[in-house]
Amino acid sequence: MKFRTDRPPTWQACGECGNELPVNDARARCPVCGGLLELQHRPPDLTRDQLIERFNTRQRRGLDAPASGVWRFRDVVLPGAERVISHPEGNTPLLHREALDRYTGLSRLLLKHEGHNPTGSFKDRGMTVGVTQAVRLGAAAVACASTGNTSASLAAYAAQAGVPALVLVPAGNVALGKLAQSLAYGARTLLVRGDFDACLRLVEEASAKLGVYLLNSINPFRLEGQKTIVLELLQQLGWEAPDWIALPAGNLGNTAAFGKALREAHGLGLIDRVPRLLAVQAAGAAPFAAGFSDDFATRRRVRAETAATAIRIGDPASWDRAVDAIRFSNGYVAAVSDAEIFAAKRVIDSCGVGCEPASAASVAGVRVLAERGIIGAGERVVAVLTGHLLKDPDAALAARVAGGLGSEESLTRDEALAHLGRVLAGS
Ligand code: AN7
Repeated sequence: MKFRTDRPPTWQACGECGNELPVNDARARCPVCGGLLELQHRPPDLTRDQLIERFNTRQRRGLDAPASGVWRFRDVVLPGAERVISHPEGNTPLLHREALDRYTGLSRLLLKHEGHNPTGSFKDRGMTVGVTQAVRLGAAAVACASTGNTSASLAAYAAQAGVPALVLVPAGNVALGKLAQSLAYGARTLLVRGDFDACLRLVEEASAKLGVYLLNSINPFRLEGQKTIVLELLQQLGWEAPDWIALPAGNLGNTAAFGKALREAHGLGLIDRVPRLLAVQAAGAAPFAAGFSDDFATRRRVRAETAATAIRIGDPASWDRAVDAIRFSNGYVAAVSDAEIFAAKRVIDSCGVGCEPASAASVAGVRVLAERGIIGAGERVVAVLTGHLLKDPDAALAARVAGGLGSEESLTRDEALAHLGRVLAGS
């Protein structure tokens, strides 16, 4: 591969106008046109096989950062980073459950469970890179708006780095586990009257004014870390690309990161064919699915409403780069109802895997596309579960009760014994 050797290892480029900035420019957007920035790296000076061997060696060896499912891919994530803030994170399992094959009608659906990350969601993969960059820049403080998982992750990594964290979340629409994490890890947590989209506008304005480093997924370093969900699952599959990768979509940072990962993995020869991305939104928060239906003729915004609060987002920030991801991968965007999300969640939970509501959208979307014949029964699909069941304990209990599978009723000792007797007698 040809590259210009006078390049630094990494630089930033505007996705809109192509303007380039050095890696250590802390501004959240392109100063020329306001577009979102992305990172570009000098390609590693290694053959495909040497690169794969390097990833494998780092995985086998070492403590801390080398063992991280993010930093073992550092050559394509942030090659210049020296001191990294790593928990470590990643190394999440690929699971298979027959109940979910039956539910989706596929022969072997694999689940990439990102709920196994240190704070219980995929956000840790982006945050280890984002906070590492914040420390490299000497940031006085870091900030984000969040539907909950980003704030939990930011709070944890900022605490590890010893940098103050400020988070803005929509009051009344953050799941309990996430709020508890933000507070426990010590972030200054503001409950804002307004939705996520309002919080994001506010934090972007405030961070520019106050000089606080912004760590929402418009931050390009976050996306470099999130690419490793795809790289790690490809590594687990021996670099044999699946036919589809399904993921829940809200602000579209992850969809954009997956597209970039696939483009780069293909460019470096790590895979010889590109899996199709399936981005799944909640029907009440589905501007991107609506855009897909007219080939993204216009950028859409909606007032979002869904019980899957993680993806209750109406004006997704990474729209343009997510459009690129869907087009590049010949992908698909679907919308599923809250009823479909919770039905999928009940099956995921009851086979002992478990996830938060938004995560179940990926499986719900796979089921819908398989039913419509868009995904063939024999195709190989990996569905990403983005967050842990315990993130949203209220939703987990509500889903059981709604499914007639249990209740929160309390029993006396005698009632409990009688109940056990009936259960053992098989009635
Ligand atoms: C479990 O934490 O936006 O499409 O502020 O928590 O990249 O936004 C969370 C998003 C999917 C959607 N699944 O990813 C936040 C936030 C879970 C999530 C998404 C989120 P994006």
